Amino acid sequence: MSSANRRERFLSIFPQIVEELTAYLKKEGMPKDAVEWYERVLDHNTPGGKLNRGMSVVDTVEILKGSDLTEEEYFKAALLGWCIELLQAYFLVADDMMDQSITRRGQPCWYRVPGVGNIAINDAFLLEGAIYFLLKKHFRQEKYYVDLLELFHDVTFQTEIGQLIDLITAPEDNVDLSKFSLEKHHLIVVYKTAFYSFYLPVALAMRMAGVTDESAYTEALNILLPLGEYFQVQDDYLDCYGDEKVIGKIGTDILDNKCSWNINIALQNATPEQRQILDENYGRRDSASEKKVKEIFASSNIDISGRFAKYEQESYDKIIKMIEQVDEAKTGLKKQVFVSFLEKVYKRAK
Ligand code: DMA
Ligand code: MG
Ligand code: MG
Ligand code: MG
Repeated sequence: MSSANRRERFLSIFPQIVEELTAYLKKEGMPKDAVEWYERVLDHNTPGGKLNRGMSVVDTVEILKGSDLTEEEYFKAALLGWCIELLQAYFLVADDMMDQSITRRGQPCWYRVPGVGNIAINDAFLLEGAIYFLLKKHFRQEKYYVDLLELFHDVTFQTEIGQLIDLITAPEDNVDLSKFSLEKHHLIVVYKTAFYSFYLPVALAMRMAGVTDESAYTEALNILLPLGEYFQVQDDYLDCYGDEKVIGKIGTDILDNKCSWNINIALQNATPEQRQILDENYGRRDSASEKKVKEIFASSNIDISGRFAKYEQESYDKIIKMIEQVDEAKTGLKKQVFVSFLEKVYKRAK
């Protein structure tokens, strides 16, 4: 099936999910405006992205099974995929408020939609609530139900810890670039992104495919965390260098004083003069300062774009090597699971 068709098939499940969730509110006697609000929250925040995380659950179940899924298997795998997309929606609604972002997926961030504002905080919780409603409805009778719950709870906590360190490393009122380091960056990106974006889809699919050997999960984690780190470095790079029309969001990392990959690489290579310009202009919330930082990023001795291209190639080679070492017979895993995920993100522009 072509990738466009795979996407269409995955998307075709979403209306049923909205229907089940809104039916619950109706059954509980909620007023019409509340039902309509929830529907708008779900539609605005859930399906508009790349859907890589969600569709990876389906792809992984298929690869592990080794043959086409039945209609019922497809539905269950896609439902787990949509639960990750709901988790992502929950994180993003909150993340955009905390990062004071403007746009997401080519539309205004949810909190910036007229009439929404701080109600978006509760809307984020409602998106998270949907996950456990759907899991209970569709998976309660499965042996692996508790494993699914545990996975969602564990990665949610890990992501929130990652967001904590992302946020407190970027205080708005006290720019201190000496607090940044690539070690800190590594910790931030693994926690805020890699667990939920890379480990979760594969681990959910493994549970559904009946993998019970715990060492297989450790093996998967050992590859998926580096893959997730690479993905978040791309996100950091694209925050500054991506085309807004393609990535659908306006970058805020320089304004927000974020401990991103770009600034850490710049700090490693800056002359004392360049360092002073960075100290005076990073995290300043004005576009003239942001421009000066971008000029330093582009200067020939720093060359963030060139260093990123090199990093991208090295990461790809490193991850491919790790995948080649997977012992399929011993773990019950398939190399193709990881190759398929890597191919989805390698050299991405969005
Ligand atoms: C996002 O990090 C992490 C989570 C858990 C949403 P980010 O703020 O760099 O993401 P984005 O660039 O999409 O706002
Ligand atoms: Mg953000
Ligand atoms: Mg953020
Ligand atoms: Mg970002």
